[in-house]
Amino acid sequence: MDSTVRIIGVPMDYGADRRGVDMGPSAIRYGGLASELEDAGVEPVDAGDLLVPRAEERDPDADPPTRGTAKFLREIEDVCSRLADQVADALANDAFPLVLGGDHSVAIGSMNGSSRQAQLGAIWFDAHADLNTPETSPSGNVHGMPLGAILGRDVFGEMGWAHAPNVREDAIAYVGLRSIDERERDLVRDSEMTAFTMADIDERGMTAVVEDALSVATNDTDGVHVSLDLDWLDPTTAPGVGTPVRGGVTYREAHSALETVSRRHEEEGALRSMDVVEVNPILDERNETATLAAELTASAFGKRIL
Ligand code: 5AB
Ligand code: MN
Ligand code: MN
Ligand code: MN
Repeated sequence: MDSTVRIIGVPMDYGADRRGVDMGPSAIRYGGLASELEDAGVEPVDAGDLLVPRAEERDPDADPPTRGTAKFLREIEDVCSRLADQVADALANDAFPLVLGGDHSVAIGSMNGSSRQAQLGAIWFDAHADLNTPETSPSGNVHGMPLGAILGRDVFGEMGWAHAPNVREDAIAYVGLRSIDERERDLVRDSEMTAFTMADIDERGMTAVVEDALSVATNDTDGVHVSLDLDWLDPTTAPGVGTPVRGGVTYREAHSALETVSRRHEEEGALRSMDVVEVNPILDERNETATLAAELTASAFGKRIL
């Protein structure tokens, strides 16, 4: 890939219970993101961080949705609306938007911005399904709801900043699922999304699964958004996350997955936007999760061993 990558940091943790993911963008940069991207042959341009007011200064329950709970929804709306503008602006200027979270609710902004002028498919690399709504969420944390928001489920349907009409359910593929809430299970089963669980990866191998996920996300779309939640990896490899789940993807599997994405991109220009989320430096060990996030991003942009 011979393009400019615009790095947009979103130091936001409104959507997660554990304070600390707001430091993710700094940690990923410190983990060597720019030089990793240069190794991949792309030109990184750092747009800095969006301004995100501290959670302590805000009321988590201000203006709650009509049904259920979604903490800090007003603040998340404010940040995601500004992020969507930034992502759309990058694309309009021929730069590839790379969003650094922050908790996973940033994907609402990334995907809204990326789908303004395009039908957008998505690959969701995550241990979790993130398909809750304020009504079904067991926690009220919006980082468990970004896909519910983007697809306009329940109360999100009336929120123009959340629902992204150019994202079709049948163009979304999960890879690596292994922790789904009771009520969320039916939501995933009854949806038109394609769900590849850890069991599918065990059975078929990572490369075959990601090839299929890419076929889902490129089918009748103009491009693919890759959303990489670091808790997708096994906690022994990526300890710096707020919601770790055992039995995750290995270091090699993760690289192979993102390399598969980059190969498809080289062949057909599949990739349109990406976010890297949920890195929590406070819970990390020697910044290794953030460093891994930087490495995996470079793999997605074509960095190879040889
Ligand atoms: B993550 C849980 N399903 O909704 C919820 O890290 C966890 O963005 C969500 O995938 C995890 O609170 C959100 C229990
Ligand atoms: Mn997630
Ligand atoms: Mn997750
Ligand atoms: Mn929709």
